[in-house]
Amino acid sequence: MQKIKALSVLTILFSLIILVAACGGASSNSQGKAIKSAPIGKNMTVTLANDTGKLKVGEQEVMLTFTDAADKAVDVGAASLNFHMPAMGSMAVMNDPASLTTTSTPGVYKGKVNIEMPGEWQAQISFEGTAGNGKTSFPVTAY
Ligand SMILES: [Cu+2]
Repeated sequence: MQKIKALSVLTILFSLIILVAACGGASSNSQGKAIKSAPIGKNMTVTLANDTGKLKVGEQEVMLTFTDAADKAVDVGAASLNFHMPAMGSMAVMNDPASLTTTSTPGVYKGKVNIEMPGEWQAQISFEGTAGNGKTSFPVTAY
């Protein structure tokens, strides 16, 4: 009888662990909708995402995720994200850097940025850590 009780307690515990793992998986995947992904060297991909999958004008939150070839988040150390727009006619060069902070998931960064105007921006992303460094840039349209 004692054995059966112990077994059921274990079963419940395991079920709980599986539930927690499933929830953890779900929350680490809830990094919003991808705006764009690009290779960033070292066999890694960087993904810019937010709630809507679209960059908008004004203050907003974005997520930056670095993943390896197996789509697993990788801790890259220090990361940076800047939105750059070259000079256009009489309009000067614009740079809207995001302030990035780490999250509980290594390799996933949360950023706040103020996009000043609609149009095509270059998302400039770089990282530097013990595993090395890399950078990329790709166009993103702000609406
Ligand atoms: Cu501009």
